Amino acid sequence: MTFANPHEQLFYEALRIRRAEERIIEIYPTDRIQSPVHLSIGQEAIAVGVCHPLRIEDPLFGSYRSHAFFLAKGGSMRSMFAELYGKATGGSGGKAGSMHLTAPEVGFMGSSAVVASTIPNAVGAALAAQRRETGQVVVTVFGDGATEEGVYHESLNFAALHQLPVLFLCENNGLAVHSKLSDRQAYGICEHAATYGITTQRCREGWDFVRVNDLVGQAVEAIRRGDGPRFIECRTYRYQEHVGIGCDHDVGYRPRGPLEAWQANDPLLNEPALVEAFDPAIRDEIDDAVQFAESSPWPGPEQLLADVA
Ligand SMILES: Cc1ncc(C[n+]2csc(CCOP(=O)(O)OP(=O)(O)O)c2C)c(N)n1
Ligand SMILES: [Mg+2]
Repeated sequence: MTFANPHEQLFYEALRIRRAEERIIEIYPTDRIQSPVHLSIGQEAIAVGVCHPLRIEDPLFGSYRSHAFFLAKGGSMRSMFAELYGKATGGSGGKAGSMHLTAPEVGFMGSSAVVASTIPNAVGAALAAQRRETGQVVVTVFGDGATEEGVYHESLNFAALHQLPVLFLCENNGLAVHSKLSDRQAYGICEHAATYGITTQRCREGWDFVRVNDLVGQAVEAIRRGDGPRFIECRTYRYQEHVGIGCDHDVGYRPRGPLEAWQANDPLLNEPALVEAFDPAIRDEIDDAVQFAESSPWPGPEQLLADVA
């Protein structure tokens, strides 16, 4: 696929993620996907804007809501669908599911169901990169809810103290499950992170993959030349329910207005010519991945204790 400009390339990558998650929604009622799913529909621009400026060897650590980052970092569509199906050909051998995707061959180091738990993993990887002088930039992606965990604060402090090559990337969708940010936090996420002496930036237009790409590109350059950690907060909006394939605007904890406002800015919903141009290739790749997952074998009993420490 050739692209006329960066906007088109990022658009393609974001659309690829959205269509993959929409396929998950279609398949899910058949019970062939053996895993709870936390979808990123509405948040894809952040994943593509963050991953595009990275090198393949730059490690990225995700959260349990990581299909988008797995794919944007270069993880294979086949590997992801096979993992969701619980098949032996999945990236984690079919034993881990949606919340524990991994593709270390492209620097997607893993994701975890335990909120904030991959943040210190990333800081440890950044310490190793600094000591070994590998030139890598490590990225840790987490939600606004994760900033309420103690280990998040310990990680920021340690990274600032040792001037580690790590980018903290907060996907602020304003929600932790059903709890609104304004009901939970007395602090501003960026303002608080800055008190550790970390340079912070806020991106309010989290639907704009080019803007995210530019901000992250500048931060990554600064980290790579040895300026220490950086912190970026991207505002975003989750279209689906917290976990599962449904919509939850009728449940009573959030109104529809902000969804409609966000969708009015969403490039994937507002540039039909690009959608039409890119959809066939994306559909072929997803069809192939689903077929691969369906025809793959289950892990056998001999796999039960493999990779179990
Ligand atoms: C240590 C820990 N505490 C609580 C939970 C339950 N839990 C799962 S998701 C979630 C909300 C996290 O919100 P956020 O970090 O903003 O991520 P988002 O789901 O919005 O992407 C909570 C509290 C958990 N999985 N792990
Ligand atoms: Mg959140």
